[in-house]
Amino acid sequence: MKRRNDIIDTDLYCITSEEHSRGRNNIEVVREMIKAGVKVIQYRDKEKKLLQKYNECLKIREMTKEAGVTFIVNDHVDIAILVKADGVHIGQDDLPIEKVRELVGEEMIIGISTHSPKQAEEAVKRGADYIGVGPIYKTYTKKDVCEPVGLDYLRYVVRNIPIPHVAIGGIKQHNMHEVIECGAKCIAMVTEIVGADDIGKKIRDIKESMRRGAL
Ligand code: TZP
Ligand code: MG
Repeated sequence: MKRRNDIIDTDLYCITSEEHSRGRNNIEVVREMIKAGVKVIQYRDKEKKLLQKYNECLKIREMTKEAGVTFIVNDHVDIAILVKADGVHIGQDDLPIEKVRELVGEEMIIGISTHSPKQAEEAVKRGADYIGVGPIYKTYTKKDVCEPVGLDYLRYVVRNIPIPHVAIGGIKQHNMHEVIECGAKCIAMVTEIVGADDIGKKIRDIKESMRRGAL
């Protein structure tokens, strides 16, 4: 099994959420993210029809490819394969990682959401390339989400899990310092970014804070 520690090698992982984007569509939001220097973008949409999601992913693949940005598709292994995304992100109740690997091959990144040390260790054993760690705080963005896992689980991951991680869930500009102090290397924010007045400025401010260690 190939281990690639250079994936998700960035400070800020951005995720689409049109319902929180205040009238802007996913394509406009992704354009802002790319312009502001985001290096990893995940397409996540729980509302649209499959065809619409596929068409948006095709467009976003084109935009991210041109910009050299890593593109990850949430939930849909089929769409990820068809649009030649760089990766797919799955949850605990989705197909087993080994089966997703059979479908996507060795090159594609597989990320999986985890909520406990046991799930993180299992993800490593089964060949995930990175794990999501969360929700760190209470979030209203994701329906059917579990209770916050808190910062202790994040600290555990930082110390013990050898593959890259992304901290997620309720993380905002005002509390990100706590997450960074735990040693998180990469942070995902949904509403804080897509719901910002000025998405570009918000991203630049957050990246600057992360560069300075959120001081
Ligand atoms: N997975 C765990 S929490 C979450 C996802 C997709 C939503 C995070 O959204 P926000 O707005 O950053 O709390
Ligand atoms: Mg999912």
